[in-house]
Amino acid sequence: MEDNRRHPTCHTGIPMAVLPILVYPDPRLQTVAKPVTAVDARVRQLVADMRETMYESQGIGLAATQVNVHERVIVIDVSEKRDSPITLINPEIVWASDERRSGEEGCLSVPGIYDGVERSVAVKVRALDENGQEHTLEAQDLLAICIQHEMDHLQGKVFVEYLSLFKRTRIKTKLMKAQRETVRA
Ligand code: GNR
Ligand code: NI
Repeated sequence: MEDNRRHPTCHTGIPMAVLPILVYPDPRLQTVAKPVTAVDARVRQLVADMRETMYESQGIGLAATQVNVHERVIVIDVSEKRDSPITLINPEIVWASDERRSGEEGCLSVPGIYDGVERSVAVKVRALDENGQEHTLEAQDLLAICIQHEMDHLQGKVFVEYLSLFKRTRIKTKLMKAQRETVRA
């Protein structure tokens, strides 16, 4: 039996792990995620691991796509104290405001790149939590932006796809060069 006692555990006592994050332009980031069919122990373990990965990476959200799991699972925490995790399983946007605004975005799969993206300022999202309970969440501002950003990941879409071809090409070149240097080092 492997000794997991050095690993942090969530409130259920499940050991967690930091998962590797796919980096753009990895083609696996374009995979469309499938719905979760049962919120069972395997899914709860995935949620715990994604949460630890998000906190470790200092992100405000993480989609399962980014850790190469192609199922509709998202974790988010937009709080200052990083003590308010949200889990969205099989999320569906049931309403999005007509009012849209451009805000600066970044992505753990596009390290070091920040640019403006236009999104709805408010959304309502229906999703299951990690106990399989359905909730409808009303979100605005940063949380609304984050939900839309993560739901794009589940559709195989990364925020740089909203940018011009010129910017996207430059970002691809920069990240591929950085990747080559990491492999050589
Ligand atoms: O950590 C993140 N910050 C962020 C900032 C503005 C808009 C969206 C985000 S999400 C990002 C984490 C991430 O890549 N999630 O997929
Ligand atoms: Ni992202």
